[in-house]
Amino acid sequence: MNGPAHELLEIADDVAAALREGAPVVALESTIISHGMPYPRNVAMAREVEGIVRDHGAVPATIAVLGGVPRIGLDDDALELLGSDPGVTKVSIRDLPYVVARGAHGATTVASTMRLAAMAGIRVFVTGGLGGVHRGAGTTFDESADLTELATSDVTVVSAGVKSILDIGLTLERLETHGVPVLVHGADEFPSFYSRTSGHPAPMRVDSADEIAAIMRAKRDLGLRGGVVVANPIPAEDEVPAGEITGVIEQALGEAEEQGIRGKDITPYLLGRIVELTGGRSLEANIALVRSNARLGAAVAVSYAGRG
Ligand code: PSU
Ligand code: MN
Repeated sequence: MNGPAHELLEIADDVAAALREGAPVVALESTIISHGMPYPRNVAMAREVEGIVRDHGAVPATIAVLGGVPRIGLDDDALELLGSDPGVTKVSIRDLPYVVARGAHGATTVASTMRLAAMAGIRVFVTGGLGGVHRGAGTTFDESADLTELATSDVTVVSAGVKSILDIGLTLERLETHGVPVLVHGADEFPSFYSRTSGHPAPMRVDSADEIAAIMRAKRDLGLRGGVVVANPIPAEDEVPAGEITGVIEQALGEAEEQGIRGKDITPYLLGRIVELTGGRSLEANIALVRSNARLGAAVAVSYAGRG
């Protein structure tokens, strides 16, 4: 799982060269492009984030399945396709064999991006928000495969925490059960994506990229399997106040229920609805936090590679 580059993967030349030299590489997911943000902002965001990673000294590797081939590092045309082609399906772990066997296009979630990154030997991954335990999971059993993957793949995932479309408390409990370190960068409270607060204390606080890289090394040296969650609170100036977003999330959840949206469609439905209901305000916050995560993730990759 965490072994060297796998023969099924197609790794872009710049990414392959960086991995060979032990230079810093940052993985990026593609569900956030295809199913997390509207076109054309999604494509602009994807390109901009790659640029931020580069400007901070690491090589970006956006991950997706194209024509059945898991690709590590994409060109501009591939990003455009992922952002605009409605035929691109959302691919979590269980969907990987299906899209590969069919030669189809797939946008990878946190879970499947982590797995493919680990297969390629990439240790740091930047995204917006993690999946987790859905509200009402006590009866629906709806928990994202992001959680089981965090228990499995040795990849550090930098996000802005967990949106309150999910049950944040139960998500933190599950991460604890799975032995996943949850580090909050520069704050004492776990963030809730649009907001720096969630009402849940930070399981562990860190204040620098070097500290995060040191924890990654200690975990490796201890022989512990699985990922690390780094929750990077949205910059204060980009926050959408919790009071403003709570009602919107409640409304979107109610509509999803009414319309009988289920399974893998729930998260994309809620993300799209929240953008509509906030008149695009949530999208600006989303893009701002991804930028901030890209800066931190690149710094972590640089420090972990010993080039800090
Ligand atoms: N949460 C967000 N933005 C996202 C996602 C989650 O705030 O884009 C996406 C990620 O790709 C995540 C996936 O891995 O949704 C989780 O989907 P599911 O709950 O079906 O596992
Ligand atoms: Mn689910």
